[in-house]
Amino acid sequence: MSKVALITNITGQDGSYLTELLLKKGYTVHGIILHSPALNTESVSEELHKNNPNFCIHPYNQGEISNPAALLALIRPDEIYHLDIISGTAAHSTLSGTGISALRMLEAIRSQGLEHKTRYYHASSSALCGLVNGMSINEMVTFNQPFADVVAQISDFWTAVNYRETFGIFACNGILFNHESPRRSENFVTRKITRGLANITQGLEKCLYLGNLNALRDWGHARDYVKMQWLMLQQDKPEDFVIATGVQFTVRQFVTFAALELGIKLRFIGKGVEEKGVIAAIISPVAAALKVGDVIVAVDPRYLRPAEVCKVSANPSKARRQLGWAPETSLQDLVIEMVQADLASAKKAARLKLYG
Ligand code: GDR
Repeated sequence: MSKVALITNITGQDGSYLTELLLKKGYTVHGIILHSPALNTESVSEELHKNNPNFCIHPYNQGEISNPAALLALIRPDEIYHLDIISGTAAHSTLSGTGISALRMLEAIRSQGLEHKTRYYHASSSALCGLVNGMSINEMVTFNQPFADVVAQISDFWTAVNYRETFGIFACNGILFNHESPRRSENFVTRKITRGLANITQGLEKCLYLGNLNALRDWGHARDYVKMQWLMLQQDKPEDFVIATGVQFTVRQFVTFAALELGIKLRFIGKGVEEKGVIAAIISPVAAALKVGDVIVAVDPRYLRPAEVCKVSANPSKARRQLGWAPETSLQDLVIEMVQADLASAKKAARLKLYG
């Protein structure tokens, strides 16, 4: 009998990679679309697997979302991957009841008598931590972030811990640092950069406007991180883990790697935050659309974050030690994959623009 998994928010970046991983491992995968069609910009899983008999997608259904018990009774999952986070709107979606809070899901496990069958993974993020410049984050971190948009996430984290300790449910939290891919939404800086620069080479845009180029982030590939999510549920006992590469790069370095892959030679002029305006100009043209001296990266103060903490490192050594997990994709390879995907789209868009 194949194992059955339920993934919430299956149409997001992580949901789609996790679906691929689990189907490859022979699971039957059920996915819940959490948000109304208007918010569903990515539906990779749906597209890729719609003819697979081991894949079943449950369309957006407010009733099912407010009460997942009936679905659990029907499919009796071995594993639940609760990826109910839309970055930046988690508090709104969870607290207002448009998503499935951890409490609802864990209660549904209990009400269906699945405490000893169903293992539960909850996607938390480093955004929960009370970040202070210079600190290194491991599983012992304290969550004292007062911002409204992480309050619900903190509550979900502790609910998982509570159900694990009180009811013996196999519940784990993954504390994830930034993880990216060609499927990342365009409002995050990595995708904004790869898409923006690719568009520039094809004459679709003139300049990429960014915020703080000196901000440091620990970026991994989402495909590697979902492997870790699966591994967490295969252990003998449930625990929480930090998922990160342990290596940081600046936004400026990310821009440089992407430019390199596109064959753009950049000359950085300003320092970043201090120098609003012109930051990087082309020093050698790579496409007819570009001229030497064109400014293609500039800082726009609208994208600066007033209270940003940008020098926090991750310590994923517990995942390495206990689970033998290590990210397989370097930042450079991640950038290449993202750039190539965006370049293909940009070329297609440019052809359409030219020939209609
Ligand atoms: P982050 O991701 O806030 O770390 O949250 P994001 O990609 O938005 O920002 C990363 C860094 O880039 C700097 N930056 C810009 N960011 C954006 N979005 N747009 C810009 O133009 C720009 N210019 C510079 C930012 O200031 C920041 O330092 C992600 C999300 O997935 C969260 O949900 C999750 O909790 C954390 O990662 C871990």
